[in-house]
Amino acid sequence: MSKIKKIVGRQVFDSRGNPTIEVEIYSKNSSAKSICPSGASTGSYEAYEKRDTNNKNYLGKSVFKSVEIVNKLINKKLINQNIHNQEKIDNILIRLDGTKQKKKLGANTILAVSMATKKLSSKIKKIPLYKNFLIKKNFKLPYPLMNVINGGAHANNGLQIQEFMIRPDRAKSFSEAIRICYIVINNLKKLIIKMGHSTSVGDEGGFAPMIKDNELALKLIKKAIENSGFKLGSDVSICLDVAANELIKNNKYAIHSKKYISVDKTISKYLKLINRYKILSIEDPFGENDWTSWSKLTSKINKKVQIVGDDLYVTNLERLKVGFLKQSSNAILIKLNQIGTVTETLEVIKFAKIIGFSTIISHRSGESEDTFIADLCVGTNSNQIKTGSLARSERVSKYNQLLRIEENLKNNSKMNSL
Ligand code: 2PG
Ligand code: MG
Repeated sequence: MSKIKKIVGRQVFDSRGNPTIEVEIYSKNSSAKSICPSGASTGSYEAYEKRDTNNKNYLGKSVFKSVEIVNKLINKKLINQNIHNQEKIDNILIRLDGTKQKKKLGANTILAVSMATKKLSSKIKKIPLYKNFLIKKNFKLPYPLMNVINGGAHANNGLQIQEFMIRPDRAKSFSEAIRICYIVINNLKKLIIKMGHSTSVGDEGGFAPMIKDNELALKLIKKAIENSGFKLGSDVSICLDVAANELIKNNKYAIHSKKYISVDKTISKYLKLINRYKILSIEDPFGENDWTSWSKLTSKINKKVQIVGDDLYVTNLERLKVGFLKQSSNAILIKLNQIGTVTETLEVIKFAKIIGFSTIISHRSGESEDTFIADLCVGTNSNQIKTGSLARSERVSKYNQLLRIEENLKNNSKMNSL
């Protein structure tokens, strides 16, 4: 048994330059730290992100109150706890908060403690972090869902759809997966330059050209895949995160243009796009309360196409159970800070596996140098990771960590199956 000796919180900054919390935990001879990420297009059922809304020094975004909670309350409560007993530690934090959405302490405050605990535990056990989650052998590498064009709340270019991604479906290794994405991204860059647009990037590292038409973005990506010598829909597929919560008004959706249209029309447009561009994954095609439209779309698509719940499930077991009963989707996006502890995140992943849903581990649009999710992905046998483009260090750091894990597994490293 190794005991917690001290817990320290501090304010640091995320990739958008906003304050966020880092927690460092000490045992007798060691320490580990973790930083909490932050979303921009958040679901309303997500756990609560605590900020000092009344402190105008950082425009209401500082986290000094959370730092104080860690340094005083949490430090006192967790001192001398067994660092390897993640469940007990998380449950103490959950009870200490006592609210459904972790409004008292803040899910950001709690999560930074929870992740740092897991990291310190593996450090003391002298095992890599990915070996300290659910599975203990037969580790597999995930397919990256790599963001290539940013729109929606992650860019200001007028594209309705938030994320246009590529997935190298036939890659035989993780390094090969990254190479394929690298080639496509560079060909896409050439096409964007040829059109006279800027190749500057959005929050998640994908290009953010000033184009306003979803289909134009899809055409560009299709062309980039073909110019790279890959076959669309088999070598490389296109995947979307619509983030439709941001595009809903009176039960109508403005996904395909600025015009709000009915659910049925939106579904037939989706089906056309799926066909035309061989799209194999769509995340958040409808709003977080619109269970019926989700089920309708899921029942209409070919089983090869992944329908992914992000804002719909918010990594919450109760909501995932509803989605399972209603057959609203066939995959779930996993974000630690939507629920607030490592233990609850693992519970959701375990249940998703039981019901046959794919689990996709995801970054947030506000990220940091922390690579926890790369290890979480491998350690939970999740077959995909969504962590931005091959640009911006806070995104690339996760891919680099997966390359290290691949190397660490040596000849035993295999890709997961889709
Ligand atoms: C999403 C995420 C991550 P945000 O919607 O899936 O890409 O964005 O962190 O802004 O919620
Ligand atoms: Mg999303």
